[in-house]
Amino acid sequence: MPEQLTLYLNKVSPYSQKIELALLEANAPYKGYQVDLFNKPEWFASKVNPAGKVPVVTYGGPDVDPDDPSPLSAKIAESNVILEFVVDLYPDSGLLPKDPVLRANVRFFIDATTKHIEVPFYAFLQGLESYENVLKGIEFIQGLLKEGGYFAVGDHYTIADACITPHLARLRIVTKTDLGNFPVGVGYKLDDELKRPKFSKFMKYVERMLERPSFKQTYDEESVITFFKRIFTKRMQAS
Ligand SMILES: N[C@@H](CCC(=O)N[C@@H](CS)C(=O)NCC(=O)O)C(=O)O
Repeated sequence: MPEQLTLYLNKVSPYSQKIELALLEANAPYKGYQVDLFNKPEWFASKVNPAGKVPVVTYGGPDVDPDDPSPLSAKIAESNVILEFVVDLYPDSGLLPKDPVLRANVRFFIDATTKHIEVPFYAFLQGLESYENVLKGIEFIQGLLKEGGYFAVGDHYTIADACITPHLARLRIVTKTDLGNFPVGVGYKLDDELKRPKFSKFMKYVERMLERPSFKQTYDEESVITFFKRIFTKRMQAS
């Protein structure tokens, strides 16, 4: 029997979805517990994650109810650390290749996702970064994708794909709905840019990842849109 694994998550959180994707792709049994980010349970910070953020997993210890976490389980936070943890638990899942060069490529892709997608894209959503810098980040990521390749790295779904896919889904929302604290219309402008032939390799990769059953099983678009509408309340007028 494997040790118990509980994932504390929120459906709108891209970082949480990374872990759900990796667990599903590894066929790993786990319990999921939704944390209300606007009204966190009082035990969450004291017993699970002092940073108060999702995702976090508890591993091992007694098989308790998620809302009564045991002090005897290990608590592991930070999505990219948890992705590696899932790989360590399921080394034969293919989530990290055996070949050392491909393993390095996967880790480089994850690092690039943080620097070139997560940082500029979420700053852009808050009106703190230009859409040009989002496109620069996408260009960097596109440069890592192999011509004719299916996955981010090698010929198998890896934690590199799990890491970037939730952000690709949120990027699609922004380009289709124009939701965000950037000037009105800039989300659609990003959409126009991404339709140019220059970005076709990246966009085909996006399409493949968003078609995957593990993605569809873990994604609730309506909830993400509702969340975006709730947090992006003030809009600047296009200059
Ligand atoms: N660097 C962290 C980011 C996690 C994060 O920012 N989680 C957000 C949800 S997307 C959260 O829990 N926010 C609640 C809060 O900060 O109070 C990771 O990769 O896990």
